[in-house]
Amino acid sequence: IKDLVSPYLSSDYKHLQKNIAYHLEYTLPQTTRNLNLFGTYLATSYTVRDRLLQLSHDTQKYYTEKKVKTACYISIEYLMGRFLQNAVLNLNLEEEYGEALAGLGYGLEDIYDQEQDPALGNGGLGRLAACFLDTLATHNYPAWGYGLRYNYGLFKQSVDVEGDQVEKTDVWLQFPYPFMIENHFIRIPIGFYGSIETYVDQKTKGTRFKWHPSEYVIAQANDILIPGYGTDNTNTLRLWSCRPIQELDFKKFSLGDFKGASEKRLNAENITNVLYPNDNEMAGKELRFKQQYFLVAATLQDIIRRLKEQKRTIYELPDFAAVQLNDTHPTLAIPELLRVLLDEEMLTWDEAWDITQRTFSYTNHTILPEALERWPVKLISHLLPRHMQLIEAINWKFLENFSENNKESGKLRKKLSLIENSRDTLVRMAWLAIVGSHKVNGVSDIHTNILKDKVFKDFHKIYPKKFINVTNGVTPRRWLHACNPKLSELITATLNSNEWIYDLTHLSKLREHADNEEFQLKWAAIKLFNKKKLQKYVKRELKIDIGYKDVVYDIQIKRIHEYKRQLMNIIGSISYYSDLLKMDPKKRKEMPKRVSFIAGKAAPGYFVAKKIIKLINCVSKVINTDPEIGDVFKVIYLPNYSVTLAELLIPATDVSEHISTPGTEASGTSNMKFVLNGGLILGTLDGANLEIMKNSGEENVFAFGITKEKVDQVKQNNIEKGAYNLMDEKMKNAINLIENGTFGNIENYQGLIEELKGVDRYILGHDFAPYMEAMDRVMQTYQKPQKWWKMSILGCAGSGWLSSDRTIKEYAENIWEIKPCPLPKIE
Ligand code: 26Q
Repeated sequence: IKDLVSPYLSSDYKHLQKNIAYHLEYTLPQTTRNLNLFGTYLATSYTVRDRLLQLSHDTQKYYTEKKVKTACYISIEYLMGRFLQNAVLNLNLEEEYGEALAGLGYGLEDIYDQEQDPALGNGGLGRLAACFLDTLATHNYPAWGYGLRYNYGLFKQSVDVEGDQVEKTDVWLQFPYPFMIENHFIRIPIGFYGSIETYVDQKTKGTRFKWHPSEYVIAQANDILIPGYGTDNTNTLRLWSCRPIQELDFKKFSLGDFKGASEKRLNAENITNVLYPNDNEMAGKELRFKQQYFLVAATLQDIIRRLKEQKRTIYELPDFAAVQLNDTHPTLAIPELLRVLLDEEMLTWDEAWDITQRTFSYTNHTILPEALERWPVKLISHLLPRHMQLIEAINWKFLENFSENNKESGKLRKKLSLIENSRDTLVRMAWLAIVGSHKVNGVSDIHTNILKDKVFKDFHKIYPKKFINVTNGVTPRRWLHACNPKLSELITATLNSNEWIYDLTHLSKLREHADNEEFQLKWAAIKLFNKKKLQKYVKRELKIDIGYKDVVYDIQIKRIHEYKRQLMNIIGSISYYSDLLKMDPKKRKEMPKRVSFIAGKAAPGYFVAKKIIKLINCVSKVINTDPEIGDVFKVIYLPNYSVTLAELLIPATDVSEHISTPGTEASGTSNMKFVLNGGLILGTLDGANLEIMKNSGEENVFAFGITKEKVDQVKQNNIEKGAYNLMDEKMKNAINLIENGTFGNIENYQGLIEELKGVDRYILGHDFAPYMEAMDRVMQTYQKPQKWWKMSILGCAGSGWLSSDRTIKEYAENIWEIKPCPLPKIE
């Protein structure tokens, strides 16, 4: 049968044209006589999809034959970015598609530009999941991604005339999204509410339980195929969407003793309607909890179905699938699997618990207390009564090991308990994830140490081997090869090979060119080219003229959060501006030039973050329109930050800011992307900054500020003496400018300024002077091109280990115990 379809998939450009024409005429429907850009993009995408489908079929068949163990990554977010360019590059068909489209009168870039960003994630955690999928396919690992297909992704952001963030719904499914394939054969019933039946098992005479949900919805599979770079292996990202249950579904799934549920209308609300826009903060909404259960229940049924299809028994589950929980959001998978094993597969508790622990592992991404998930027992009991019963049983069996007898162990039991008795009775999801997994990992060295010594200290004492570090990484395919084609070409030409694209350690060979003037000039010319592209974008979108030659492009792009300290950045700009104003105009003109870019969204309910955005915009307006300042200094806020915008910004950056309070940013991943693209880092001793310093050389990073060990002392001082009294004079001056109305009515910033003067939780005041001093070093160094470009090249040369390929190898070997399974090459 394969011979019937394979000729259709020839990659000759004339053939591609025929395929595109076919889809235009018969899939869309359009005609080849009056082409348009969007139609051609869709048709082109369908031809790519055809190829991926073929490869995916071959891949699944081969994995089944080989009985491989598979990694299943469960994540409530995936921040994929655009698909088409990535797929064309990974399939190595860029030339052919370029030619095919040129023949139809279109440029490949313009076709790529038609695609909108699927924004099914908030930030770092979702983007990391996307990088992992690229690596898993590229390195031929059998793997599945599981997530949710939200109808509405992360909101679109604009800024109004007052400088406030405005949110608009992201209606990404209003046009067809050609890379997502609804799989009509995979529909899974998911229950909620209802009651628990208790009965005696006739065989064993033991008590058994059965959950009878009172309401059901259907989980519908939507598959996105994930191509690897330079390989035929093609994995699947399966996104579940929720649909109401129909009469027919009742019959098909024979939901048995289901009484009158069709009158109840759980279906009235669609569980997968919208992505919660919180980043590093827990939204305790019932619908969010339903999303989490919906995701894991559908996913586990799907995994067990595939296991059984292969005629393997439930006891083999841990050798069939390694299930990774991306943060605690999918933690309900633990009681859900336990329920299936106990109530449906009729295993004993010990068997079921052993299988559960061997199947799951858990990654923590944050230590911020406000982000740690705790759900009310009341809510869980109502929505998932059997699961709550099981969580209590897990807790009880776990705590059995710690006696109640004396005061000390009583205290310990309280700390270890999965259930917290505060004002509300709450389930601590991280505790549940730790107890139910065989491995728990942090995402950078410093972060994992904090988990072991502080956040999960008591658990670490009990299970010292369970806790490991796996430092994050980023895919060099999207974050260098695709987004910075000129640098990619230069590296390939210099190393005489493109092997670095899938083995990034090859970059270390760039070290020998770091001092070479000719090489430095080529390197710098590419940066300039990328800056010009950004300068044009700013002119087109914001109608602001900025320079790009001999101007430092300084950037901070990430979700707006107090701990990330965008506020320190903008207060720094105010201070710099006020220094410039005080200067002799002649001297001012001779100052090195800088543009300071900031981008990032604020969660709609995070009022402090929104005030920071407003302040940035109001400061930007004052500085950018001040004739005294001219092009010496500009502050630009870029609205609607996205993966696609990052692909424009990162290659154009001279220096990027990663300035979180030490001990707060678990890792950060954009810092890695900047270094990879020859950007320098201005950063604190936090997250992955520390490891970048270790690998690229401390002298190649502009580091500043205290170590995390000293933070508590500074905070304590702030509380005792009042932050304002300890604050640096320059910062006081800058705050004074805000207070006297230079950037609009002070009422706009109420709360922001009070916090800074009072407690200053993120110790901006303490770090302000070293921050300004470090920025000064940046500007001074930029005046010495040979030194600057050497730092830039050495940073990149040391970034081999920043690849998500290295990260995934560690997961595969130390946690999942899976091996690559490359499809045989057909010549
Ligand atoms: C939880 C409950 C209810 C609603 C929302 C949430 C929620 C959603 C998203 C909680 C946290 C997040 C996102 C966390 C996140 O992105 N963390 C980042 O993960 C990156 C990848 O490991 C790290 O590099 C960043 O340091 C970390 O902040």
